[in-house]
Amino acid sequence: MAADQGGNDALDSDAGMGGMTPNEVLTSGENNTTYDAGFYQPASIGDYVWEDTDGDGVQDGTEAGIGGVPVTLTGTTGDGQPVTLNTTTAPDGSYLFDNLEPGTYKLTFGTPAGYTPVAPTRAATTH
Ligand SMILES: [Ca+2]
Ligand SMILES: [Ca+2]
Ligand SMILES: [Ca+2]
Repeated sequence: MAADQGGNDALDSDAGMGGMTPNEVLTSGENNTTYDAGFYQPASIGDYVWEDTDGDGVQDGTEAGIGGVPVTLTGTTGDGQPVTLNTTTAPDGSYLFDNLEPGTYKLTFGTPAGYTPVAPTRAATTH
């Protein structure tokens, strides 16, 4: 969570890492209503790479996952921080990027040797 975003102290979050704000000096009679704290719930995106044996673009019950496929997540958090994460699919074809900040992300799947991709890469947005 980033502090002091957006240029309006009445609306921004002021709590940084550890939930702490910097010191603020209050004078006699002062009423400071600019100290706020924004929170989000972690987001995740996944989840599966498989062999589409009939090439219809749909996971059918008889079609098995493909392990060891590289998957890259790139994008930006809601406060504009760039993100690049890499993983590979588990032996059952599953993968997961979790504990993500809200933002806009794209997934890029490596193509296993000897295969051709069925579905294009999509952009995904979490809010
Ligand atoms: Ca502020
Ligand atoms: Ca504020
Ligand atoms: Ca299929």
